[in-house]
Amino acid sequence: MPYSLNLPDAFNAADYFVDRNVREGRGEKAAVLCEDRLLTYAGMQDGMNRFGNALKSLGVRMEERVSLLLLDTEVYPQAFFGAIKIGAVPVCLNTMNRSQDFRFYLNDSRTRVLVVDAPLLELIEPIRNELPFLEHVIVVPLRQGFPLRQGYGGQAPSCSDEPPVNGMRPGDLDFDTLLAAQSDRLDAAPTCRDDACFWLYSSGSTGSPKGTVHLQHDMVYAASTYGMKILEIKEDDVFFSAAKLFFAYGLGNGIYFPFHVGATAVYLPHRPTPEQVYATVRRHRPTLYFGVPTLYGQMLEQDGQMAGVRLCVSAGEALPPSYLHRWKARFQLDILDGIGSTEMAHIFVSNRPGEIAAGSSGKVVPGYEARIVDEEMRDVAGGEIGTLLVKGDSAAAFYWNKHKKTTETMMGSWVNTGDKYYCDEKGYFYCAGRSDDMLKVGGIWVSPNEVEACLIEHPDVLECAVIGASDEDDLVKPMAFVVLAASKEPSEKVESELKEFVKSSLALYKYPRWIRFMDELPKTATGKIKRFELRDMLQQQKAA
Ligand code: 3UK
Repeated sequence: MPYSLNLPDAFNAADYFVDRNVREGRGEKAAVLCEDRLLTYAGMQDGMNRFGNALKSLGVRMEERVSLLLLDTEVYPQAFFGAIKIGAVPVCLNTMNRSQDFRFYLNDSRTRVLVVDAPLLELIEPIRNELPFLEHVIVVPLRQGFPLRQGYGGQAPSCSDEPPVNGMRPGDLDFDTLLAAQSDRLDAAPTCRDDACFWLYSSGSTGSPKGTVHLQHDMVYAASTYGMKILEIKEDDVFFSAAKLFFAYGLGNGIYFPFHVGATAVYLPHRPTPEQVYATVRRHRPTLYFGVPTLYGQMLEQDGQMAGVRLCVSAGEALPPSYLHRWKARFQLDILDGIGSTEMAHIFVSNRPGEIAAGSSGKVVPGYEARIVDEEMRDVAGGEIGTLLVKGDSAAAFYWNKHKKTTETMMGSWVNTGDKYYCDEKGYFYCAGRSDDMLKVGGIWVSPNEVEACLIEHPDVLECAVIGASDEDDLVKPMAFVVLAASKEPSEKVESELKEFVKSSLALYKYPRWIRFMDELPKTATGKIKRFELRDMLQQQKAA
């Protein structure tokens, strides 16, 4: 179903998502609830304008990148839209990455200004001398007790009783002091609807992460289609996303869906454990809840209530049908599974309220088109598995400085998802794996190459291969096949040592949950490890 937005050529997303809400009389309405703090739309506009002015005072110009390494707090949308309002381009960084990843992101994007939450500054410290483009670091002090309603005017809060910030260097700027010194008035830069607006990094199985460049109109498109037509978002909704704002999924759930309709967003700055999530639901009474399958599974194992929630959403990886049924039985609530991607900004194939097919990603969202094709790009017959292509105006324009990857993925107006899917006669799409070796673990990408590269660093490991294996709930987790060095014998001790080794150097969710010791690994004539043979072996053992 083609769909087109009626946006004027001259368009600035910060004006649309923030200033418009104030113009329409929602200045005193809560835009964000975070712990015991409340940020009104007027307060958000105040902070956004001051932050935009601060960036300008530091010399940031239109089209230059500003990176955000931030927890989910009320600072996030102020920094995000402050950058967009002056025509600069925020890059939303995943806080779970390692220092060496940040070196790549900051240099690849040529970030001139980095905004970082004080507790995350230590991630940057080891690479501070390897960032030739970075000119300023703005440190956001802990938010507890910050007088939000008043905005940043007047006195900067006293910092005397705050703990010293680890890794802060002379010349680093304090966010609150910087904003207090700025004007709260700012005209939006003369961007147009097709200007670059924000970036997200997306990882692949090989090569470096891809800076995915989204345009000013993309957020409006996703909100007008999936947001309005599937979720039927309204001004009186309260949005709570356990998926963080730096993911494409969280960014829509927590920023541009609620602000599209002048609603309220609830932020949780901490790790989304079931306890934290239930406590946040109890405290702030969201009407819409967004999670990933792994977290739904964990929440089902814990006591807690979802009172006030009207609808739940799952994305990132396929939702096991058992979760859907157990959730419905316990809370009388539906979970809408839908597939989205960083490249498409948000969800483009989804289940709908009252029309849920368990185990399916649902039907095409109005405003998008989907095709399933074979290797020659011909449409497959109904029910056959092929590669899922999708079309819709929230698609990213290109990958930064990656022309080949861009042409492979963005094929004219069609975007290749890299996913294998089939479609039944009723139009429901079913996920049937990936066309590369990438794994989705807890809704987040894991490259088997990265886990292998880590394992091989261990002195006891001679060779290794990592694939995805299903756990007891049918969710994919990394599994490692390891050939030990000659002097080493397989044992439970070596197994747990290797697991700990990966845990200590990569993000936690990436460690292999199972390790199989092998005498040798299957290889091609050219010496490449055949992961597919390991997958087949596992399948056969499971079937037996
Ligand atoms: C997989 C799914 C089965 C699929 C995302 C909602 O996950 C998001 O973006 P990413 O770029 O990953 C995209 C890939 O993840 N996937 C996502 N959802 C599902 N597989 N069922 C699902 N429901 O491989 C896809 O290509 O991290 C999710 C909204 C915005 C997003 N960016």
